[in-house]
This record gives sequence, structure tokens and C-alpha cells, in this order.
Amino acid sequence: MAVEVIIPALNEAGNIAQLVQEAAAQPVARVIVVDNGSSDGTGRLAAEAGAHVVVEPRQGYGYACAAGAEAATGEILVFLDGDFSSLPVEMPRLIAPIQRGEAALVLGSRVLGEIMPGAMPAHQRFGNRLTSGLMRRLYGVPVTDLGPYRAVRRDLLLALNMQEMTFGWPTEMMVKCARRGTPILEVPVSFAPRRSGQSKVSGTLRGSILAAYYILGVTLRYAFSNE
Ligand SMILES: Nc1nc2c(ncn2[C@@H]2O[C@H](COP(=O)(O)OP(=O)(O)O)[C@@H](O)[C@H]2O)c(=O)[nH]1
Ligand SMILES: [Mg+2]
Repeated sequence: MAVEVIIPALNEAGNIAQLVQEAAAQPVARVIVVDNGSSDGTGRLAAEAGAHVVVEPRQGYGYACAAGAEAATGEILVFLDGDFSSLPVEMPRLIAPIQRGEAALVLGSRVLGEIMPGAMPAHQRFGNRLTSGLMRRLYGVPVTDLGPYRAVRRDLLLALNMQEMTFGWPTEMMVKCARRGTPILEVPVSFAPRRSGQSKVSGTLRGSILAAYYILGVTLRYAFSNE
């Protein structure tokens, strides 16, 4: 099965070239970088490093991921952030269970793996623990984390009919799979501090509040509605 990597990126000029090169060194057909309105040359640097660059001017993590998925043609899509917090070298852990036919959605869990010093602020650890606990209780899925590193079959992703186009996108994917009875598999992954540049979500008050609002909102909404 062909694997494609999708990297949503907003102003990741200091990271993107090496990240693209390391991702391309994995057994993947193509690396797609979704430039989400960067003003620092992220798109150009990604293209020079060999990525297929998609431009998505509507800002939002979900918009970026959805644009990448739309451009993709491979059977397996791997998502990771543009800040080098997830390691391309660990990609086979996420891909292998799908290739073996054991799962259609594989989530990298930083709780089962290693969170390096300085990689995750305390409020984000708390939020992840709270939300994954809620998901276990409300949906009965064995998740321990809501991380940025995941692999999904493209046919499954299309069937999910994703609606959340900002911070709620990964959560929507998880709860919709849970509701369909699609097994979710977690594998341990490492989590490093962003290598360069500025955090836009957990490192800012606005990003943290918005992320918490959307992540909790989506987790609760799909548990108590027939949407
Ligand atoms: N917040 C945000 N992140 C985006 C957007 N588009 C792409 N991204 C990427 O989403 C990833 C996560 O953002 P990051 O700043 O690392 O958040 P943090 O890990 O909570 O510090 C990075 O790869 C960003 O470049 C967007 O519109 N908003
Ligand atoms: Mg990050």
C-alpha cells in the first residue's frame, strides 16, 4: 500500500526542509506539505526539499490536514506536525499495523512512549489526560493521548466526512471511528520540543483556550448526538 505523509505547516521555515528530507527517507511515496498561509517561505523551502506543496489559505489545523488529504492519492496517510516534535524515523510503527491489516487508524501515543523534557507544558498534559479519560469512558476506546502523529487509511478518512476544520479535527477523527466501531490502535511514539520557531497552540493562551474548547466540545457533542 502506498504511503503519503501530510505535514500541516504554518511558519515552520526553520524546520520544514530537514523534516521533509527525513520523512522522505522513510518508505513513503510522497511528502505533502500544506502551507497554511505562511509568511516565512515555508512553502518554498518545502518544495526545494522535495515535498509536494499544497497551499491552503484558510487558516486552521483542520483545513490544512483536509487539504493534504484531498491532494493525496495513497492508501495510507501519515500526519505529523511541521515543528519536528514527532520523529519521522518512528513512522514504521504507525504504518505497519495498517499494512498488516490489523488497524485502519493508528495513533501515536506520547504517554505510552517518551515525552522529552520541555516538550509538553503542564496544562497540555492535563488536557490530554482529561480528554483521553473522557473518550475512554464515553466511547469505550482504549486511548491514552491526543497527539499529532497518526496514520489512517485514506478510504476510512473519506468515509468519516470530516466537518471540524480547526482544532477539533483530530478529535473528530477519533470519536467518529469509535462510534462506527472501527478499531483504534495506539503505538508508543516520542515527543520532542519543537526544534525552531514559535508555538501557535499550546504555547499561547489563545491557542490553548481554543484547543481545549474545540477538543472537549467535539468529544462531548458526538457522544450525546446522532450527528
Ligand atoms: N495553530 C495552527 N497550527 C497550524 C495551522 N496550520 C498549520 N499548523 C501547524 O500545526 C502544527 C501544530 O502547531 P504548533 O504551533 O506546533 O502547536 P503546539 O504543538 O501546541 O505548540 C504545526 O505544524 C503548525 O505549523 C493553523 O492554522 N493554526
Ligand atoms: Mg507543536
